[in-house]
Amino acid sequence: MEKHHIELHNEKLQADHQRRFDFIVSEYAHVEEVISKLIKFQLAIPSWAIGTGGTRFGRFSIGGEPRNLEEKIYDIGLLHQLNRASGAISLHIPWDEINNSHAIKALAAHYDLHFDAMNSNTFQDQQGQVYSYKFGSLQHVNKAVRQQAIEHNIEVIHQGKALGSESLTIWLADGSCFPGQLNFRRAFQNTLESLQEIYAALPDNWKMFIEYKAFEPNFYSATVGDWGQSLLYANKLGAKAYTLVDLGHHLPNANIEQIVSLLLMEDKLGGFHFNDSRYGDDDLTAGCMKPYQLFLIFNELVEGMDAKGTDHATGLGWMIDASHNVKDPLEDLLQSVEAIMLAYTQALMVDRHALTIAQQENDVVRCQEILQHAFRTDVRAIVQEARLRKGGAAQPLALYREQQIRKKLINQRGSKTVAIGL
Ligand code: PSV
Ligand code: MN
Ligand code: MN
Repeated sequence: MEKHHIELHNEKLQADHQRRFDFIVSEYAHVEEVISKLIKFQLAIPSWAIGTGGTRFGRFSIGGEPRNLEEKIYDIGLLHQLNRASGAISLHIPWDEINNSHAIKALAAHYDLHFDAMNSNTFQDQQGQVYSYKFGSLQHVNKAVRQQAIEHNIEVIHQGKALGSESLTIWLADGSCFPGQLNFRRAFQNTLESLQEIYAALPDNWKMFIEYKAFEPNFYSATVGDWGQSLLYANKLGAKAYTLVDLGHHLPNANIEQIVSLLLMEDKLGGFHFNDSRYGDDDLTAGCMKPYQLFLIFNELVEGMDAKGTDHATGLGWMIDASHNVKDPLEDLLQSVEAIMLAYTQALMVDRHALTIAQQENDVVRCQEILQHAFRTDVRAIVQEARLRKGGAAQPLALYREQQIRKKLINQRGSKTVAIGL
């Protein structure tokens, strides 16, 4: 998008924004401090979320989806140009095919993007693969299958190194579908040994994120089924191994904010896959179902990171994991980024000193009032101001529509596109 389109759009909305921003500045003393944190905060967009994923029942193409990694980078660059908060991309191998890492790195840099966590894939069989992952990968009863999966992960590390990534996310579909199918302890030990081999290949400045999920595609047991199992692996592996929390991977009503708080305390929280869900691993827009939960998670993050003196922007891997069935993926990702920035801002607005006193006094009512006061504060003008100062658009979604971006992408790429890897 041309720079002047953003400037024109911003000019049109400036007076209205200024009025709303002046009001919030008159209400809160530390708005500038909040803005300086928002300016630094960046989210990684998953390469697999740029196209219409659909569900296992079907996929309805919106058209204009990226046909290769270069086009995915272009799309994420566009999001970043609009909101200046999507400055990273998370790749999934082999869904993303990197033919020339030097050129890919240069292209990403052109759009001011860097490479966040690399994701390996041992939950699908790929063409030409010798052994099948039908009965697991790193947990498999056959060492040759485990070895194949280990080598794939090491290859992903090599690809990530060439791009300047510094982390590997491992999500395993491993588990069992029926009682009796698996010896739980043997599956755990096999997985641990496999992870140890991958961990040994991890560069010194890299982190390994172990993502857990309670169910699907296995519906009886999951070998990394919850944060307890993930933490066990991470502790046994060493200082470079961390737990990754995907918000949609819990059993119903799990208290995710408490999980986050304790993992942070143990220095074992590595990062996030943000999304929202109503039933299971729905991969819906962040904050579309449970915005209060998203705020409570950020409340724990801000409190926990400040207690340790950890930099909010760089301390954790901030990634989105989403899928799209009925919405334009780019519009949906703009919504997700906005929802995350709002929740983060609201958490920064919590009167932490007052909350600590209320907690010490067991004043339950006051504790709730303090949290809900921050949650119910309209912080949109603060997020907008931070975005404007970074050179982004006042209203990214509105400008995306004004500029008819999807129509332009369809004209360039066609209406019957199948996003690579989905
Ligand atoms: C699994 O459900 C997951 O959340 C993992 O992060 C995968 O790598 C991702 O989805 C992509 O489908
Ligand atoms: Mn995930
Ligand atoms: Mn998932």
